[in-house]
Amino acid sequence: MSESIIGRARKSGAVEVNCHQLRDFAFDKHRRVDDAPYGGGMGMLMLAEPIALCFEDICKQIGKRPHFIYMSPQGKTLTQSRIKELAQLDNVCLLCGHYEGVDERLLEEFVDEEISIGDYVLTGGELPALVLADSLARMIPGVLSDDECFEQESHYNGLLEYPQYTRPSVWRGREVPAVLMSGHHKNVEAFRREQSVIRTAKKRPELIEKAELTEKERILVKELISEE
Ligand code: 4H3
Repeated sequence: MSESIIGRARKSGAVEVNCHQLRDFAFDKHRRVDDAPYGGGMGMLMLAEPIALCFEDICKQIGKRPHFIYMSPQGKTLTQSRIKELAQLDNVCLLCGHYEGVDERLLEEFVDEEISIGDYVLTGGELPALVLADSLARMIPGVLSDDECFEQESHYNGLLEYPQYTRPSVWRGREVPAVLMSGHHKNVEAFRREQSVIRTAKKRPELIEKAELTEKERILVKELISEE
């Protein structure tokens, strides 16, 4: 979170990121934040109270209660549209589970929402939290410069991004599509839109059903599907 685009955004004050050490809120002499599960079984669970004390401390520091998200494989899968909604909030607090998880009562008492970054299990919630924080930060005004602007990116309009080319115009015998060299703005735009539709239909057919398409584009998609 200190490098590149997010690092720059933090230095400029566009976003603020703070990490909180749960061990600072442990209360025994070993500063334990985990214990064995009631009912037996493998592994350790995170104690409810250090997390509660940490969250309450955060609330006190910022003067309000942030939206509290637990990064968990049991959560709803993160999407660009959920990111857009979350980016409207002033504060979010991300809980990173470790070991076998967290005492259920903490989740009931404090957590607003569980979010997953995909159907697989990691050793901790830190990487999912970084994924969420990164995708959230780039939606905040002032984080991306004009030429990093996100309006055309994959998933922003429910479609995948069109193919892109830079110099040289011929690389190992492969030419850049002629329309992109034509300087004809309207044609370039039409080419890119069509490419977006075509590659979404081919690469991610499950996305194309939900996308907003014109009548012509629907017909194009139908043709692509019947070709296969
Ligand atoms: C989130 C968290 C995957 C995701 C996670 C995901 C470890 C949560 C432990 C940690 C629990 C296992 N794995 N898909 N792992 O977003 O504390 O459930």
